[in-house]
Amino acid sequence: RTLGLATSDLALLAPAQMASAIQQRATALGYRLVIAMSGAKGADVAVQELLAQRVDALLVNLPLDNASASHIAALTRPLPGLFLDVPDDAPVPACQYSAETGARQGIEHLLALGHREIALLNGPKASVAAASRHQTWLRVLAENQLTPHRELTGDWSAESGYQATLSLLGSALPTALLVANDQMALGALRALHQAGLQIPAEISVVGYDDTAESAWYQPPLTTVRQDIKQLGERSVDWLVQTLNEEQSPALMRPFATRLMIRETTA
Ligand code: IPT
Repeated sequence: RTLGLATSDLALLAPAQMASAIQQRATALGYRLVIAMSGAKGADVAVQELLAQRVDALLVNLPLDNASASHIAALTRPLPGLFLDVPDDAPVPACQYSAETGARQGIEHLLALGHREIALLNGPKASVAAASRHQTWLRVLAENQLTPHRELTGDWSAESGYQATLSLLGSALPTALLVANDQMALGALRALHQAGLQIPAEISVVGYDDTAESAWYQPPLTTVRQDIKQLGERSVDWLVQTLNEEQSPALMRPFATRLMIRETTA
């Protein structure tokens, strides 16, 4: 039997590590996995490619809002499908970490350290998860009578994090930079190092994801952990159970992220 995975760009570390975990679990359970990467061609095309290969069930790791998720679910019916990147209240079965819990952990860590001048480096506009992390940051800042020092946007890549952070350097610096993913934080660290800034003495940095490399950044990155291996395993298990109708598995609640305090915050 064959499972299909429609995924966002595998040049990005989080989806790549997710695909790896999914592949390993599928193989261990005796399933084949076919992968369709969406890229510019869009969710519909990627999902159609999987259907054309006669998959028995689908995992969809594409950023989708509720309307698009419903549309894709209709397209794949009656095959079981599980979504990995949709809003917490999506009208489809989902397996994911709560963006709200995660974003709150990152910013509350900075506030607890006494930071008040916090710049935000947001993810791309098209990502619902990025928007939800951003909204939560703004809400927690507002709860503390604060507004962002600056708001920057990247496209999830290290390069975009580097460029955005360069634009921060000309004027008064924040004491902390809160970043929507670890790859952009990697680029941010490089820009800050180049400017001769001490991390975390002069500026703190917090990431999001805790992909496998993040503990190896210089300094090791403080970040919000989404356990990607666990997510991959649980999503395959749920799908296989549904497929075999052993029992109808309980609907999953969003998992809770964990703050990993390393050496980029003080
Ligand atoms: C999200 C990652 O946090 C981000 O780093 C980027 O890789 C993005 O995926 C790609 O779509 S995780 C997602 C399941 C919300």
